[in-house]
Amino acid sequence: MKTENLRSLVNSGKIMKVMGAHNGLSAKLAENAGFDAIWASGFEIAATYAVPDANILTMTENLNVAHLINKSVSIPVICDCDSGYGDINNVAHMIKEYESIGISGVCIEDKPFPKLNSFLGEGQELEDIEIFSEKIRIAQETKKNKDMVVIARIEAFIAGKGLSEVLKRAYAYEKAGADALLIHSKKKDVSEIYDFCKSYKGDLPIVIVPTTYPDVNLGMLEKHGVQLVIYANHGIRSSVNAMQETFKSIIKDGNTVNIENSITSMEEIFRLQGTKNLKKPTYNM
Ligand code: SPV
Ligand code: MG
Repeated sequence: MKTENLRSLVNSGKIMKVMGAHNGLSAKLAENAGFDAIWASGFEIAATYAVPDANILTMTENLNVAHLINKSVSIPVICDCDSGYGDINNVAHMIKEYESIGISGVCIEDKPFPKLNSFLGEGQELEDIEIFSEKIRIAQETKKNKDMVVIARIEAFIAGKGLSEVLKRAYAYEKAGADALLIHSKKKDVSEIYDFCKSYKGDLPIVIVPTTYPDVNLGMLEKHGVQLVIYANHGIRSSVNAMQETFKSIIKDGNTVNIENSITSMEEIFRLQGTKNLKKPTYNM
């Protein structure tokens, strides 16, 4: 059902807001806030393991977190699957595994394995167009549920290439069967994205990740034909900030008096955990 929902949202023509998550609780908070779907972020998941976003974690480690996330929410989950964890055989295996735990969408990017987070360093290496197109074809061939969404992520702007390279890849991945195109940019403004939107004459929904251009206006994005906006990392960035402040204050004061009013109450955490659903054991009555 979630997968059918994602498919119809992606094709609805109405802009979708998607929030990054790294565990069950962060996904639930995003659902409660009103997001349409969850992005199981490779960056966030790697950060929770305190390791770089560079394919240090295995597919299975990411899959286990995705499973946790998917069980915690009733909105669809789109998984960031980096560059597919290897070659076409890894992609086929990955699709089977993610589909088996009920994931509604996957995203693979056109960089070789192992990948590096898009905001690290200049001149990142791109995967060959034919090799990546084959990954998209295999992903589509492997899935059993036709509604599962396979997003092809284009890293050409990230690698310092121009619009023509991005367009070439967009048409190639569309021909290979992609369901949507994630156009990634690390520019400080939305210009690369709008350039792409104006020039792209294909039919696929456009997905963006506005990390470095935070002032984008949803109405304008919608007018330019953007379909999905992924806020990929704001959950973990806000929680790290909050934890650092709290921990500093406790070390400084030697007690927790000054932070009691700014931290979440135990009652709220109990609520989020669904504690009220605990069954009362009859043997204690
Ligand atoms: C992620 O959230 O892991 C992403 C988006 O892939 S980015 O960090 O912008 O590459
Ligand atoms: Mg990622």
